[in-house]
Amino acid sequence: MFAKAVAIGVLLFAATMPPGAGQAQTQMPMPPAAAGADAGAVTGTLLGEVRLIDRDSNKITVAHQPIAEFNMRAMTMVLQAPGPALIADLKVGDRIKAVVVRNGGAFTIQTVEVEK
Ligand SMILES: [Cu+2]
Repeated sequence: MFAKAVAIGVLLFAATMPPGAGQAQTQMPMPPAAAGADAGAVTGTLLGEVRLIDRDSNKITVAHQPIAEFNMRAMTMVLQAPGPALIADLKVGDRIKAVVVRNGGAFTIQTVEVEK
């Protein structure tokens, strides 16, 4: 009687396991840092020329030279400034040197100086 109850219990357990559940469980543990905002953030130095300034959203478009830290070729791309102050003195055509942080697909300016 007891053995039969256990056998049924095992069968029920097996039947309620979704396919691949065991697999998903082994993939579950992730380093807590991976979910953090700064996970995988990389800092790089950018040299380029300002092409566009969007003061409403604090974004600048820069034609930049290759950035080794990002393994990025020369291109024109948009960078986000944390606020209006950092880009207040920039003008279209300025040649700049900026420290940029890449976090996922977002690029944020940390410091920027106009090359004289
Ligand atoms: Cu780029």
